[in-house]
Amino acid sequence: MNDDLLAAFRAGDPRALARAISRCESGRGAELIRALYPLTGRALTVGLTGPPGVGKSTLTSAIVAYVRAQGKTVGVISVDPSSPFSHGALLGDRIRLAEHFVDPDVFIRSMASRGHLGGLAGATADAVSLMDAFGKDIVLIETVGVGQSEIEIAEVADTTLVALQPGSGDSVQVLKAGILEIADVFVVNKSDHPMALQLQREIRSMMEMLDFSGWVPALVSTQALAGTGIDKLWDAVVRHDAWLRESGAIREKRRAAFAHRVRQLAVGTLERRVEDVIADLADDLDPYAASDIVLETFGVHGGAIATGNTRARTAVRATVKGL
Ligand SMILES: Nc1nc2c(ncn2[C@@H]2O[C@H](COP(=O)(O)OP(=O)(O)OP(=O)(O)O)[C@@H](O)[C@H]2O)c(=O)[nH]1
Ligand SMILES: [Mg+2]
Repeated sequence: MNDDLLAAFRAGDPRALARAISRCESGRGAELIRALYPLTGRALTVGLTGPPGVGKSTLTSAIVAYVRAQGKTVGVISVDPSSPFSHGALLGDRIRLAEHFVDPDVFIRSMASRGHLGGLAGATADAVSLMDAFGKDIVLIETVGVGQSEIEIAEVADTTLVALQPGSGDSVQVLKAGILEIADVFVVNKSDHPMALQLQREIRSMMEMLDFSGWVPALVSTQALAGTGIDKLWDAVVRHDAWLRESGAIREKRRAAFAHRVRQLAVGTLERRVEDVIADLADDLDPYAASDIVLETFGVHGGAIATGNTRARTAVRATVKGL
C-alpha cells in the first residue's frame, strides 16, 4: 500500500500528496516520512500568523498569485486549531483561495491533528515535509494567532510573517505575547485603513526598544485585497531567506526545528504511555510514589522517593513488576 502511494507521490500525483498528508494527520505517516525525508529541505517555508480577520487568507492568496507569476510552485497549509476536525479547506479560505484551486501547481490543504502524536504542530510539520519532498518551491503555512500556535509556526517555518490589524488596539497585546520575538517580517495589512500608519509607527517604536542581534524584522504594509505591497512583502521574505543562508543561521534554525519535532513525537508517545500506566495504578498511592512507579516502568530510576530510600525503592520496584 505504501509502495503504491510512494510511487504515485514520486511520480508527482497530487492525489498521492493529499493521501500522504491524510495518513500523517491520522498518525500513520511514520513510514512515509521516513521514506521521503531525504527529499526535504529544499522548499522555502513561510509561516503567516496574526489575529483572526487580519487578512491572512487574503494575503496567502495574493502571495500565491505573486509567486506563481514568477513560475514557482506552491503548497499552502491552513492550520485552524479551533476546528481540529475540519477537513479540506475551510469555507472562507475556499472562497479566498478559489482562483488557485484550478492551478495544478498550487496545492492547498487545511490541517487537523486527530491521532498525530505531535498534535497539530506535528501534523503540520509532516505536511510541510511532504509538500517539500513533493517538490513545491514554496510552502506557506497560515495559522490563526490564538495562543500557542503562532509560536509553534516559528518552529516549523524558516521565515515567519506576523500580520497585524490596524485600529484593533491589539498591537501592543499581540506584541507582548511573545510574538515580537518570532516575527521575521511584520505585515501591516489593510493599509487602506485610516489607522494603518499609526500601527506602523507603533511597531517601529516597539522595535526601537529592543536589541536585535542578527536579523532585524522587516516592516511592510499591504492591502491584500488589491494585491498592493505584496512585491515588497515578498522581497522581505527573500531577503530574510538570503540572510538565513549567508549568516549560517539556517542551520541553527533547522536544527532547532528538528529538535522541536522530535521532542513533540517522543513526548507525545511518552504521554500516552504514561496515561496507560496511571490508569492501572493502585488507588492507595501518594502522588510521589505513583510518579516513581510510572518512571520505574520506563526504566527511569531515582525518582523522588527512590533517591536514598532503599525500602521505598524496593517497594516501588515490586509494584512495577506486578504491573
Ligand atoms: N479593507 C481591507 N480589507 C481586507 C484586506 N485584506 C483582507 N481584507 C478583508 O478582511 C476580511 C478577513 O480576511 P481573511 O483573509 O479571511 O482574514 P484571516 O486572517 O484569514 O481570517 P481568519 O482565517 O478567520 O483568522 C475579509 O473580509 C477580507 O476581504 C485589505 O487589505 N483591506
Ligand atoms: Mg484565514
